[in-house]
Order: sequence, then C-alpha cells, then structure tokens
Amino acid sequence: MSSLALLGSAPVFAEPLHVGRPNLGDREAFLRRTNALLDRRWLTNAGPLVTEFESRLAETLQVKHCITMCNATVALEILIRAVGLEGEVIIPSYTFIATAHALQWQGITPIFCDLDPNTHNIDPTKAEGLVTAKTTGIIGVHLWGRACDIDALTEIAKRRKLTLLFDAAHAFGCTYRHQPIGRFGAAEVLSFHATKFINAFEGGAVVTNDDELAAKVRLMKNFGFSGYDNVIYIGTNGKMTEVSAAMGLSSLDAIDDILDANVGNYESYRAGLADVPGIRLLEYPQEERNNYQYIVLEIDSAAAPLNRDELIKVLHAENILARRYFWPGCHRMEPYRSLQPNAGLLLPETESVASRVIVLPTGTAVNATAIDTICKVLQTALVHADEIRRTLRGVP
Ligand code: T4K
Repeated sequence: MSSLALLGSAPVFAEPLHVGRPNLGDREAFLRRTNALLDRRWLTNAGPLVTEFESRLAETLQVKHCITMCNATVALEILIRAVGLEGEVIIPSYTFIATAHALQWQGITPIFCDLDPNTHNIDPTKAEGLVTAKTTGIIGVHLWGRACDIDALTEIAKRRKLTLLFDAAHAFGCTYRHQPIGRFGAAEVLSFHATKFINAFEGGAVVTNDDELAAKVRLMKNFGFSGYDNVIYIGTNGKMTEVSAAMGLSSLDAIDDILDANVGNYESYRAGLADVPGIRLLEYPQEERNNYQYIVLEIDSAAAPLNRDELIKVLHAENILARRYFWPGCHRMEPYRSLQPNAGLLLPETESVASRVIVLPTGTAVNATAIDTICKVLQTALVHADEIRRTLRGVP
C-alpha cells in the first residue's frame, strides 16, 4: 500500500474503484457479432441475436420461455400488467427502487414487508400478515442472488390465492434447492444491466414455464403486434436491441471466467477481513450456486469502533467508491415516504440491516492486489478509529 489518506493526504487508489464495474465478457466475440449485425442491417425488432440470446438463456435456466426486454424495470412493469396485478402487492422494502416503482407506476400500491435478517430476503410470515382484501400478489426479490424462501412464499400465495412473482435481477446463475432460479412463481424477471453478472449494456427478461403468460408478455413488449398491421393487445415498447443481445451473448460466452473472478475476489475478501472486529462478510450457502456478484459487508457498530457511514467516508476518501445498497429502504424514498409515512414502524429489521450494509467492488475489473489494499484500508481505519472520528467531526 503506497499511501493511506485516511481523510488526509492522497488517496490510496489514484483512480476511483467503483462497485458495479461491468464485466466485459469476450470482447472479440462481441465485436464479431456487432460487425455481423451491422452487415445484416438488422438492428432491433426480434433479430437473430435476440432470438439466440433468448434460447441460450432459456436453455441455461432450463425454463420454457425467455422474453428479453430493454431492461428489467420495463420487464417487471409488463409482467405485473400481464398477470393482472392491481390494488396492493407485497414486496420487500429492502430492494432496488425499481421493484416498488414498477408497481406504483401503474397505480398499484406496494406494501412494504420486513426482511429476515439472516437472509436479507422478504420474511414470508410477515408477508402473510400484510395480506388484505386488496392484495393481489407478492413479489419476492432474490437479494444478492440468494433465493427467497420460495417454498414458504409459494404455499402462502396458493392458500391466499395470490399471484407470486420474483424479481431475480441479482440471481442469474443462482439456484434454489439445486434448481436454477428462473422457473419459480408465475414468472421471474432477470436484469442484464451493465453492472450485473451477465450484461447486455441494458437489458432484462421475463422467464416462465407458462405458455399463455409468455405469449401475452411477448405481445405486450412489442405494442401488441401479432404480425404486420395487426394489433391484438395493449402493449408498449420493451424490446431488446441486437447490439444488446450481442453483448449478452458475449457475456454468456464468458460466464465461467466471470464466475471464477467473482469467487476468487470473494475468497480474497474473506481472507483479508477474517480477523477484523465488527465486520462480517455476507456468506453464500455452500449447498446452492451463487454468482458472487455482490460483496456485502455488515458492520456491527457494537463491535466495530467506526460505524457504517464513517467507514464509507474513509473508503471514499481512498477512492474506493463502496455503496450503501439498499439504504435507506424503498419506504424512505419518494413517493413512498410521503404516501406511507408510517411504513417504517413495521420494518425494524429492514431499517437495521439497511444501516449496516456496505457493498464493495468486485468483478473482472478488480484483482487480488486491489482487494488486499481495500482490506488493509478497513483494518487500518478501525485501528485509527479515534483519530478518524475526530477528523470527521472537524475536531483538531
Ligand atoms: N430489481 C433489482 C433488485 C435491482 O437491483 C435492479 C437494478 C432492478 C430491479 C432493475 O434492473 P434494470 O432496470 O436496471 O435492468 C445500479 C444499476 O443501474 C441497477 O441496474 C441495479 N439494480 C442497481 C443495484 O445498481 P445505481 O443507481 O447504483 O447505478 P449507478 O449509476 O450509481 O452505477 C452503479 C455503479 O456502477 C457505480 O459505482 C458506477 C458503476 N458503473 C456503472 C455503469 C452503468 C460503471 O462502472 N460502468 C457503467 O457502465 O443502480
């Protein structure tokens, strides 16, 4: 480590180290596909690369239908509409804001459910407690690629006659009971945003085994067109472009390399943070597959001499742009904060976890040397906690 700013001198990294730096996949394969699509002059609207991407995704996930979209948010919006959700839908508050917005955008009220602190996922028992006469569905989110308690949610949804969907934006390549995520509930939604495990610049998909639902979603993402000049359903424009599919396919080609890099990075963080008091690296169940796309720390303020927000300031001063995902929880963001000002009263675990989490850089853009430095920054910060706290408070 050449220098350690600890809020003072030059940062330890000259250039910012971002969370979510894209995995570029096989660059040559991407350029070959891009040249070919330019030669074909077929740029979007169900082109051959989108078709190939869809069938490779369906094959990988062992699911009958994969309908790609321009991003996961639009995929969620379309799916929510296609299954006919209305009234109230139960979701975790601890998720990216898109899960909530996809409902509110269409006049459906997201009802925020607390999480299970052991998994960071929606707590099924608490979800059932939120069901009212207006509830039409539950959307579970497989946060950090760790599956929700799908069995419990499925049982509740069946008994209470609710539609169950999953936001699987984090969970491509992950399993539940050894089966690929993508086949559960009525349908699941994937994200191929630039920051995701597999990326298509921007992209998403609805995956399902339901033939009728798949046909409806496919119509809805293309204005409801069924052949030339024939619109048979209300729809929007949710299509993925060919260049996105080229990137998605090249990402898929490189999936083993990306996973190796993520797992290697995870092990480096584990070794570097093993003996650091108050810092716990979130674990992924060994019996399931995960894509290790998120390095999640929980800071225990009782055991660590600096709290989460103080550590974030130290990391940022060193050009390590760690994130506080998904702080402060959807219920504390607009419009939900104004519409449901008391929602937090039912979300103690969400509030607690959201105040403890730090997400660190990983992926193919990060190497073991950089991770070693990041871990040393955290260790050193905790050793110098008193000085740092004084500096942060502006006390000489
Ligand atoms: N559901 C869940 C559970 C989700 O997490 C998400 C998205 C969605 C639904 C919706 O999926 P999409 O509609 O996006 O397909 C980022 C991503 O934009 C978002 O896709 C992702 N979740 C979320 C967890 O992270 P922000 O607001 O943090 O983005 P931003 O601009 O701060 O970028 C994140 C980091 O990545 C920065 O450190 C910079 C770095 N970055 C980003 C891009 C785009 C790069 O280094 N290069 C890049 O090209 O949301």
